[in-house]
Amino acid sequence: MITLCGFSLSNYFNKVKLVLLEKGIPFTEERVMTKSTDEAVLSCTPLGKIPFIRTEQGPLCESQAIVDYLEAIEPKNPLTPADPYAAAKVRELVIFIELHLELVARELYGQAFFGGSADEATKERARKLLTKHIAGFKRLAKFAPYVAGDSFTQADCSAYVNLPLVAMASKSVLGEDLLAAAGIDWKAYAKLIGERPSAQRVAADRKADAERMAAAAKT
Ligand SMILES: N[C@@H](CCC(=O)N[C@@H](CS)C(=O)NCC(=O)O)C(=O)O
Repeated sequence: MITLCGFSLSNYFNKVKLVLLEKGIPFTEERVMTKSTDEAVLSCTPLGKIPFIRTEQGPLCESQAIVDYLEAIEPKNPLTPADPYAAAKVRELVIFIELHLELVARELYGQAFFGGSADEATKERARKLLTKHIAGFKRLAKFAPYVAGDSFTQADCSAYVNLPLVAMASKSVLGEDLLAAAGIDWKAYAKLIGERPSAQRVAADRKADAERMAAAAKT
């Protein structure tokens, strides 16, 4: 049995959870927080990042490595096309979303979500890069109706958890939802994906986790 380690507020944790649910792979969850200095955790995820999984053969970190592993051990309910080129185009989108959009927007999360503040240089850099990268993403993304075309794929598991963060962080810190400003109707897309039972479970667990953490912060 796979154990998914991390917590439900994390976008990358939720990406993997969506894949597990969509593919119907049984799993349990283990709550592990970030920035651990515990040797037992670092031996599974050397940078202390989440998610990671425990398998019968050992641990595995990095969400895309995990997702590819899950695809390999459970071919049922495929989330990548059989055609090698089409499969590579799906991965291209995942990389684009995570490296060029989410990782840039992440510079703004401290101010957007955690009560911190970003300096002007950070904001300007994020605005410049996001504007350029979102224009690039628009050239690749299909939204027809799924992000890679007419089938639900791994790329949707990434887009569904990451695009709202990019939009909310840019709106909150830069004063403008840069995805919407570029003509990407991410809300309609999120609504479509949000109708799936997998996404509903992820959203419910994330909400419960947010409430639990807010209550813990008060005590
Ligand atoms: N490339 C990693 C990114 C994972 C990641 O950044 N996770 C965040 C939580 S959403 C984290 O662990 N942050 C803590 C840190 O970077 O120290 C993946 O795809 O798994």
